Amino acid sequence: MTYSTILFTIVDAVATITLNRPDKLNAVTDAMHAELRDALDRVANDDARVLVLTGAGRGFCAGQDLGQRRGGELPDLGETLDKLYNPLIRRLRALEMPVIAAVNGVAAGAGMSLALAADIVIAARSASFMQAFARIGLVPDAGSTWFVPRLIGPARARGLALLAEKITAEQAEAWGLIWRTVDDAALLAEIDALATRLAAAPTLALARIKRALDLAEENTLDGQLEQERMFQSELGRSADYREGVAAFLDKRPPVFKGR
Ligand code: T3D
Repeated sequence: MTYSTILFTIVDAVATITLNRPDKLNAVTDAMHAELRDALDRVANDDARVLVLTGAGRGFCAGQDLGQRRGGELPDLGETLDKLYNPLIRRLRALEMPVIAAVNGVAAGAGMSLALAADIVIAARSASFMQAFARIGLVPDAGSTWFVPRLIGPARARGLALLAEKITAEQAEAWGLIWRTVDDAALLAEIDALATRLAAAPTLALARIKRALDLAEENTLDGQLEQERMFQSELGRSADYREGVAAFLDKRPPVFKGR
């Protein structure tokens, strides 16, 4: 598939998807959804071990392209969520590798949800986050009503969703919405270093860590103890665990294969 709304590369096990409609702050169109589906197929089936999601130009993603929603016969938005956004968010969460969102600029509406679906969110200091939905008469979607209260608590989640005000990257970091904020000029280098590090990490273990933390949102302590037992049993038989232990005992850096 030829891409016109995203850029996609896999280099040294680091997959990078760059949303690429900079003149519209990378607002998401149906075409972009199709290209994202295709790229995520390639991420899952190729030798990638980490995914970086970022935006071209001065925005990360301004959410749904509202140009596709003006007048005429409007689609059932429940259906667009069902067919487009919800599968995208589920896919990112279920990806068996770490997903980094490199938030280079404003992340609004479903663009903010997209960023929060990542495992690690690093934002440029000039970036911002906005639950824009209420401004146009919608409820936060693409997972925002799930992610935001869990990350920053109900009081702040309600304020953000009901007032639909922009917050700075620094505020987002202070509230625990994201991992960290870095100077704009440092974002690329920071993301490169982190992605390189994660691409050499024990990928299978990282995949199970992601899953365990997701399951913990719903599980009882007993259920979660059992889940940890099952994952540990699997990982205890992995090549990377053997390598991790051997490297520790040999006092050398481990060489993980991701299996
Ligand atoms: O519909 C469904 O399927 C349901 C799912 C919905 C999910 C959603 O995401 S709903 C929420 C949609 N997003 C928004 O409501 C955000 C709209 N954008 C904004 O509020 C502002 O653009 C920002 C606060 C994000 C940034 O403001 P600012 O002042 O930095 O930039 P700007 O001048 O507003 O935008 C720059 C350009 O991008 C501009 O185009 P132009 O006039 O230069 O040709 C603007 O129209 C365009 N743009 C920004 N956001 C969108 C967009 N074009 C289409 N759709 C957008 N969402």
